[in-house]
Amino acid sequence: MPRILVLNGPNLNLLGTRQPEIYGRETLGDIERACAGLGAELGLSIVCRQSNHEGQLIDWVQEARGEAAGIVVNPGGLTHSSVALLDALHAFDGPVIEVHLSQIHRREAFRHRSYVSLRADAVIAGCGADGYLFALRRLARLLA
Ligand code: DHK
Repeated sequence: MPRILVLNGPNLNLLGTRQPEIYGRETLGDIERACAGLGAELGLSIVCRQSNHEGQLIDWVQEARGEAAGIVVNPGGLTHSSVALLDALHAFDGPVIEVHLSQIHRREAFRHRSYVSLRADAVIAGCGADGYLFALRRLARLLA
């Protein structure tokens, strides 16, 4: 089964309690369980990781080279600042889908720019936790 890395960045461990009016009431655990469930249906093996540390996220992206077929990434605030995460994703060959729970383009101007979008094959924003599931469906199609 193709392996998919579902990567979440800073503060996403607080989902469910962190500004729920923006990020929703589902916890990261809820999202990861839903991803695993849909992955099983789609014939994808799902590996979920979350870190508040940029270097750890970069290490996981590097490890995904040759290991994972695709990546779903919500880089949290690093979306708008991390050239290093962008560079790591550029070194990964498979499809990359960027997910944001919130509709970042309706928020503060600094959230409108995403470094990761320069690499992402698709970007999903404003669909809440469903965005991760849409991303997995898209990856399943791209990898078929
Ligand atoms: C999550 C964050 O933590 C923010 O820093 C981003 C993103 C948006 C989201 O909507 O999932 O700006």
